[in-house]
Amino acid sequence: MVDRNGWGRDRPVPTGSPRSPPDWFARQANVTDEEIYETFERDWPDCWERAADLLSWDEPYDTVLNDENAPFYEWFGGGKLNAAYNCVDRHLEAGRKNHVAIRWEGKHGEHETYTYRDLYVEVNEFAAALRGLGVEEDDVVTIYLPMIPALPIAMLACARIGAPHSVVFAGLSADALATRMDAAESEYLITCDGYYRRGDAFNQKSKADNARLSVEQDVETVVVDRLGDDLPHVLGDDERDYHDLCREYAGETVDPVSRDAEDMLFLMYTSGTTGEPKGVVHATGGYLAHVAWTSHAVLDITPEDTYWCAADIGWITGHSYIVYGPLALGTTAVMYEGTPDYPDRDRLWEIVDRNAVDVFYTAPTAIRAFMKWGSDYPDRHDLSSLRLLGSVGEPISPRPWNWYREHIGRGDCPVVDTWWQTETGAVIVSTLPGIDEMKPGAAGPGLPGIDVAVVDEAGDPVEPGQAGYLTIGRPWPGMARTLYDGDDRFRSEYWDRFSDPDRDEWVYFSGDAAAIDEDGYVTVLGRIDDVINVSGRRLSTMEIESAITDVDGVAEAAVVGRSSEATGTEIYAYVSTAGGHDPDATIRQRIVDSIESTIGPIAKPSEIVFTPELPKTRSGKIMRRLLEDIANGEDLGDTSSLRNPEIVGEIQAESGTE
Ligand code: 6R9
Repeated sequence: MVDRNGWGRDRPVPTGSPRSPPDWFARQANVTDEEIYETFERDWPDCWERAADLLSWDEPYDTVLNDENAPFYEWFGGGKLNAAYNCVDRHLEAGRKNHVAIRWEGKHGEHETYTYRDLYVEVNEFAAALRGLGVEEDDVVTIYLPMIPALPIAMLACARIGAPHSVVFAGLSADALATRMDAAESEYLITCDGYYRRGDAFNQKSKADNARLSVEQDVETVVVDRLGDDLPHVLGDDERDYHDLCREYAGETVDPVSRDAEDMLFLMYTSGTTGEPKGVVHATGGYLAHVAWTSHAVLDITPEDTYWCAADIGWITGHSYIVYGPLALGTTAVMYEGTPDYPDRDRLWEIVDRNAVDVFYTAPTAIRAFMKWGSDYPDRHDLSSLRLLGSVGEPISPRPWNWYREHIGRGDCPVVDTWWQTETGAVIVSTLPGIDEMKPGAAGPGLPGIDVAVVDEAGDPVEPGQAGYLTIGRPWPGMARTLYDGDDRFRSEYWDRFSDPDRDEWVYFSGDAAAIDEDGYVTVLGRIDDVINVSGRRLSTMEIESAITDVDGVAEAAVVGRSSEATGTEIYAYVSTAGGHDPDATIRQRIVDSIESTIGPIAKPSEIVFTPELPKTRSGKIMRRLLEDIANGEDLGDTSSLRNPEIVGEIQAESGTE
């Protein structure tokens, strides 16, 4: 393999000793039928009706899958439904109006509880308000909110009136927001005055204001007052206060708009291989069916559970597994505004304890932090309510996997390691917790009906244990339908590499490297493209590089990932200054400022190494792969083919990795 991360080198795939699901779990699991893999194989694609059956349809679909226009697949064609109806109204009709839908835990220890009826009232009022503002079916509404209840309410209000939402993670910068609003030509924005970061009031509205100044279109804006007197703000003529609006529309209801299964439910921007973020388009029927099904089959959620996914709704994990999946099943979802270590490092376990959480889903980066902080924090609390633990966002190696199971899951809860992506919409690779053996360090096999393969450059399956490219060989309901930026980019990003259109063979390429064992268990090794995964968040190296080269005095920049115990990968930036000048005292700070303002603080490098020149090939290409090896302290091999081999020693000395 020729990827930059060197996964082609022979290295053993690190898996720990397998563990069977405990009997007590298997007896009560949602999916206990061991034949399910064969059944799904035999009945494919009709097997996916099982997922669609978890939803309420206004009109039944005619066909499960239409593959005539591959790779633009259609699922459940002819069917009509509304996602907000599925996540809210139908639970009222089922007599569960006073069942808790969302338990919100605020940063400062505040709690709010929303029953399904409360959610119904608020979603309707805000849907009516959006209509009042002029939002029509298919208008893209941008939502730029932190983890406050208005966020899922606004998403569901959009879904109710058939207006696709585009949620932008609240920690992203004004520029990032503007790029996304521009790309989606979005004329509506829902944001807030600010939010608390650790103890401090942080101004979100000024970022939103700056973004609005730089987009061409007029933007109708709704502002949620989160901070009250802690951050007084004044509203402009085209801005409305969220709570005032809801009061104005108090008691109003809006009929859920019956959407075609293939109509867009939402857009989600994610980092791609170029500097331009990709607008991933998700359709209503297939997406909702797939997230509901995997919430049921993988996360084992029942309506009676209290379930907590400690992700941010601003990313796909929160869309699928805080909002749409769990609410479609009518469960109680915990939503947490804060961080795991504020006010103390036992905050999450205090919340699990007080809410008697049954199922807990988080990211390896958090698990590695818990491990570092030590087991005293979870030990202070009663975690016996937990039945299942989940992991998502990055590879989890056996050590943190075992620690998680041991110290959070009392050595007894099954752990599901779920591999999926913004583009896949829902989980693709995982064990089924009531049936499958778990192998720490391997996510698991493709779910029933999902055809994952690890292939070589030519697209042929690799031998067990060998590294290759992680691909998906058949369509699945939750898959992205296209990119908002265009069908061509959708084909070139995901399909061109391994498909053979002449033979009508379509293979989706994930951008990840992986290995697969004799039992079909996949160990994901990491990204092979220009995307780095820091604490489970996808960042584009090109986007960071361009923020750095925007800085006066910078000549060139190369950004690479360095393995990190804490965050999976950390960002190393190699920078050469213009005219070979010594970097002055301010340049480091100006680089950090530029990255924070164009992308956000999450993209800040942990190390900026100044070098007179970057290592280049004879044709003048920056050797990022070599820089990555330097950052990781790897053996560099022969560097004599470089145009400037003498620079290598200097960079190593600067990086402290000689
Ligand atoms: C859901 C989500 C997708 C990328 C993906 C991969 C990495 C996600 C993983 C995992 C190993 C897992 N990834 N889950 N790697 N094991 N269980 O995270 O979506 O933000 O689009 O990121 O995350 O590299 O390609 P997204």
